[in-house]
Amino acid sequence: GFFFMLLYEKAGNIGILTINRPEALNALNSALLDCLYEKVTEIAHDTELRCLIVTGAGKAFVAGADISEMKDLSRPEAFAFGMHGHKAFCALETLAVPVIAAVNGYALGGGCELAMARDIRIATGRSKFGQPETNLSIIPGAGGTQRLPRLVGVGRAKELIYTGRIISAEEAKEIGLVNQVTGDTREELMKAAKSMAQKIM
Ligand code: DAK
Repeated sequence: GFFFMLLYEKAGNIGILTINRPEALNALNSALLDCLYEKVTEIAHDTELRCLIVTGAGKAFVAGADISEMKDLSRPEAFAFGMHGHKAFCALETLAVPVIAAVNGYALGGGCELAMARDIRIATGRSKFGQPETNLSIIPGAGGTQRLPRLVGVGRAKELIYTGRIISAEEAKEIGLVNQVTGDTREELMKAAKSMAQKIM
């Protein structure tokens, strides 16, 4: 498979899963989504694991679904692509251990949806969130229309989805999309995520 697109390490009972496609800002293509599904399914059998942290390699968390793969899809192909996303995200959402998204930069479109399928979101001060799909004449296709209103309320979710407005980590925290905002470095982010994982355990 394409396991190089995911990195996995363990720090004691904490698992750290890194989306590793930094040259495309970790954009989610179907191979990466399948890989994520397989890895999460494998992790689910690890009885030592108590908490999982999901983050992105490089400067972005995930800049969305892979636009280059999506742009030429027929309707049935688009449906199939959407299912790759749902399968992977639902596997993460139903994992028995708490999952923390450590958002290290852009979390847009499918990236914001990925973060919302986690239990808790921690972000660096420089991170940006948004559902910019309408700019591409599509709607959030991997759970955003359902998970965003649960976190921020229907009115705010509709505003963000209709306008495609990108928001700062601070604003994301104000509206309940993010639990905690850290300093700007990956070190500060991972320290905060691990410290929360430790408290949970
Ligand atoms: N897909 C593919 N490649 C991407 C990408 C993406 N989403 N985002 C970035 N990249 C690539 C860029 O093309 C560039 O590649 P090279 O040109 O170097 O080859 C590289 O990553 C670095 O990006 P930039 O040069 O653009 O970096 P900047 O820092 O200048 O800009 C940015 C960062 C995040 C503002 C910009 O990259 C950007 O606007 N990215 C696209 C954001 C976006 O629109 N994301 C998609 C949202 S739509 C559905 C299923 C799923 C979905 C919807 C429906 N169904 C089946 C119904 C989900 C949809 C979405 O996620």
